[in-house]
Amino acid sequence: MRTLIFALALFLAFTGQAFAAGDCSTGAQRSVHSDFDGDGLGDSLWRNVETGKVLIWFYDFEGNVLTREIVGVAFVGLNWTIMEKADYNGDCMADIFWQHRDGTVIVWLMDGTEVNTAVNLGFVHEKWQLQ
Ligand SMILES: [Ca+2]
Ligand SMILES: [Ca+2]
Repeated sequence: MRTLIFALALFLAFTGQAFAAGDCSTGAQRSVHSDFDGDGLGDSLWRNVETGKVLIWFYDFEGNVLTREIVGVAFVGLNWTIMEKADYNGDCMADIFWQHRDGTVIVWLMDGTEVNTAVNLGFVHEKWQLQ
């Protein structure tokens, strides 16, 4: 995993994107692991296991679902699995870590429901599992 983070840091450095941790300390219920729109509230990431569609639910401060929005790309092949969501580039918005059945890993750096950048992090042997 350290190699993957290093590869992502190199990619972001060469493309001029920020990698330093942002100030995500505002917001009543800050959740950098699942906050896709940076409003300080955790959001829910859903995946349709038949179509591959990815959907995010955004909430208000009372826990009500405000909107349900499809993530940028309409379909992602079912050979891809969402392994983790976390803020990899320090912009206070959660990103999506994917792994293909063949071991290829990518990170979608997200801007809300839009995929800002897809970073290919290479291949991880099947004996290594994200924890
Ligand atoms: Ca949110
Ligand atoms: Ca991010």
